[in-house]
Order: sequence, then structure tokens, then C-alpha cells
Amino acid sequence: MSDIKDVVEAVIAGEVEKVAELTQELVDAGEKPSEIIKEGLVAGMDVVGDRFKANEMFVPEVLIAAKAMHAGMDIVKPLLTEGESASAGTVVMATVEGDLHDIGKNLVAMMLQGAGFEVVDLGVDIPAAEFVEAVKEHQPDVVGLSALLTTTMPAMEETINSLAEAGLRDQVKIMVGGAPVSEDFADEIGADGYAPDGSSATDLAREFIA
Ligand code: B1M
Repeated sequence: MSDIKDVVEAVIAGEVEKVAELTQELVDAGEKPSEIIKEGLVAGMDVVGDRFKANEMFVPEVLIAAKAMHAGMDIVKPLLTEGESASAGTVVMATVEGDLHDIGKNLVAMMLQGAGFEVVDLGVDIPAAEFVEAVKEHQPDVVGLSALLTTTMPAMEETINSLAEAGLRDQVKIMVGGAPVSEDFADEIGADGYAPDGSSATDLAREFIA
């Protein structure tokens, strides 16, 4: 009989089929779907996030681990009861206008999903007005802005200003990230926080919600 700890190890190792098999075995054995997510799939991604932060794992391995985590999620998510399916929170995120880089943003989105957040990923090159519409539509707890170019960093401030002009600024916490972005820059443009990587972004989103 498989153990929930085996799911943790299989997620870390990025064993997509094994995660699906173990998850199904646990479901068949009567394990609660919410426990499989919390103690198995999310716990595995937490370790992956910590190892990535410590430079013990790299982007390709994180992407494969996230794929393995999703293979388990696909099995258990439909089985969650209404109470259990309450997500950790909703995050609307995207790469800002003029910027086409999305590898880091996708990684952050996957880490957030792995931690139980509902992520509405708008994509790349997203103008401020589109963020405003998305906040009205999805009512997120957090808005995540990614930029990889020094030339697109000002679009982060424009997005924050547009949310303020639309009267939505106080409804959301705004997190910024991307290689050229810093804590100081985040403060300067009036963001609520800066995260250097996916794991820190998850911690920050959890802090925001708490
Ligand atoms: Co471009 N590019 N690029 N590029 N590119 C950089 C960013 C650059 C530093 C390369 C260089 O010159 N050394 C440079 C920027 C210089 C600058 O502004 N100071 C640059 C340039 C100049 C350009 C073009 C202008 C090149 C040209 O056409 N002349 C052009 C711009 C296109 C545009 O956006 N309008 C361009 C194009 C491209 C490609 C399309 C070829 C490709 C992007 C493919 C894609 O994303 N689908 C690309 C790539 C791959 C890079 C590099 C090589 C790698 C970026 C990456 O994916 N890193 C990059 C050089 C580099 O960084 N070494 C470079 C891996 C990724 C996991 O890390 O994105 O930093 P990163 O994400 C991290 C953190 O930053 C953080 O978490 C992630 C995980 O740890 N994070 C967040 C990111 N977003 C976050 C959001 C958060 C929190 C954390 O909260 C919301």
C-alpha cells in the first residue's frame, strides 16, 4: 500500500506517471483528497521550491516536478467536496506591457498553483487596462506583475496607477518580480511586495492572505 510520503518523493523526482499511480492508489484506499494535496502534492512542491531557492534544483527539474504535481492534482481535484476545494486565494498574474518573457512568470504561476492558489494567467505583453478588467472580473486577492526588461519596468508602475485610478488598488495586494526588479523598486512604485523567485512568491502570497 502506498504512503502519502511516496507522493512527496515522486513529485520532487518529477515522476509524472508514478505520481498519478500513487495518487490513484491513495484515493482507492480511501485517503482524503485534501490530505493527498496538502501532505503529498503541495508538500512535494514546497520542497522543490526550497531546493530551487538554494540552487539545489534548476528550472527544467522544477518544471518537471510541477508537471508531476499536476498529474496528481488532475486526479484529486474533481473529488474535492465544496468545503475542501476552497483555494488558498486567487492570483491574477502576467508579464507587463511590452515584455514577452514568460519562463519565470510561468514558473511562479506553477509554484503558486502547487501551493493551492487559483492562478489566472493573462499571458505576456499585458497592458494596464487588461489588468484592470481582469481584477474586476476575477476579484483576485493578489495581482502579480512580472518584467524581465529594464525598459518594461515602468509598465509595472503604470499598472499599479491604473488599478488605483479604477478604484481597485485597495482590493488587492500587488506583488512584483523579475530579474531587474528589486525590493527598493517595489517600494518606489507602491507595490505591496517583491519576490525574487517562485518559492518566495508563494510565501509572500500566503503572507498577504494571512
Ligand atoms: Co530576453 N533579455 N530579450 N529573451 N532574455 C534578457 C532578460 C536579458 C537580460 C538578456 C541579456 O541581454 N543579458 C536582456 C534584458 C536586458 C535588460 O533589460 N537589462 C534581454 C533582452 C535585451 C531581450 C530582447 C530586447 C532582445 C532583442 O530582441 N534585442 C528581446 C525582448 C523581447 C520582448 O520582451 N519585447 C528578448 C527576447 C527574448 C526571447 C524571446 C528570445 C526569450 C524569452 C522566451 C520566453 O520567455 N518565452 C529571452 C530569454 C530566454 C532571455 C534570458 C536569456 C532568460 C530569461 C529567463 O527565462 N530566465 C534573459 C537573460 C537572463 O536572465 N539570463 C534575457 C529563466 C527564468 C526562470 O528566470 O525570468 O528571471 P526569470 O524568473 C525568475 C525570477 O526573476 C522570478 O521568479 C522566476 C523563477 O525564479 N520572477 C518573479 C519572475 N517573474 C516574477 C513575478 C513575481 C515574482 C517573481 O511575482 C509576480
